[in-house]
Amino acid sequence: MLQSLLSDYPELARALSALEAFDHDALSERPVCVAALGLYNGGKSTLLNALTDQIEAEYFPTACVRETRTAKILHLPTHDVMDTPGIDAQDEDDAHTFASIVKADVLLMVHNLRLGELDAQALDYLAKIQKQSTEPLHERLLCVLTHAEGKRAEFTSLIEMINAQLHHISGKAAPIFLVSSTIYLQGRREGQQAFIQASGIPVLQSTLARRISELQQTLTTVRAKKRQTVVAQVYERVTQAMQSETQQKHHLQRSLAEKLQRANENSAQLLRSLQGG
Ligand SMILES: Nc1nc2c(ncn2[C@@H]2O[C@H](COP(=O)(O)OP(=O)(O)OP(=O)(O)O)[C@@H](O)[C@H]2O)c(=O)[nH]1
Ligand SMILES: [Mg+2]
Repeated sequence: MLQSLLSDYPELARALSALEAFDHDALSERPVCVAALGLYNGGKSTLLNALTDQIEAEYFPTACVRETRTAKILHLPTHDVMDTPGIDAQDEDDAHTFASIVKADVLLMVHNLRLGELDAQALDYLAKIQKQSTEPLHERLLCVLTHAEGKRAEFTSLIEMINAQLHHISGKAAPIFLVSSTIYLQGRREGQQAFIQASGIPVLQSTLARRISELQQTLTTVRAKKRQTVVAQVYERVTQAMQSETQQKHHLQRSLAEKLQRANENSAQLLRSLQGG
């Protein structure tokens, strides 16, 4: 029944398959992605373990030598977290990692503050991402300075310099967070609240949670609006098909009534001629 209706109304069939395709795409739509990038050994993997509370076992392996060699993703219910190889350890042609970083919704630029300002290689990499992005980099970039054990005041002038570097690349400074991932993990393992708070990780965790929920809301609203448009098209096509069916029915009824009337007239005439004759 539906099949024959769809073959009679190709526009309705087209609108229905557009709705089907939309729902399929929405289901397979990639989740919000948070990616860590930066020089090798800067503390990217340790930071992601801390942020995602990998306390006993490291989901993202760490080492004091070059460790992460390919991108690795942790799928969480609300978002994905992606670890990447150090910028200076990536092959020149590691286009796949670069493309994934460019597509990520939140970028964590991870830098060991013991090394001073961001170096030229990291700045070039950020500039390359900015060039490929439609929106300004500062909208999705968070700069995370690791190895921040000690008093914040010690790092004030370094933070100002890094702030100026980021401002130069994106036209506006990105938020800067000071953290010690190792102190956080130690605090979690030993149940030491003071270490956890001093690590700076909880502040970054709540900033990220806020960003992720905002991004999800935006995605949901945009998807819901698009779906409304597609559903409205199906509705319009169904209304047109129903109108056309009704018109055809009336047309058939009219011609049937005319035929019946003609048949009645013919038989009345025949009767009259038989009686007269
Ligand atoms: N003191 C201190 N050490 C840290 C911190 N974060 C990471 N480390 C140490 O720094 C070293 C490198 O950390 P990783 O997390 O493996 O660094 P990475 O950026 O993932 O390195 P690659 O995967 O090789 O690019 C490890 O020995 C970590 O224990 C921190 O906040 N403070
Ligand atoms: Mg790593």
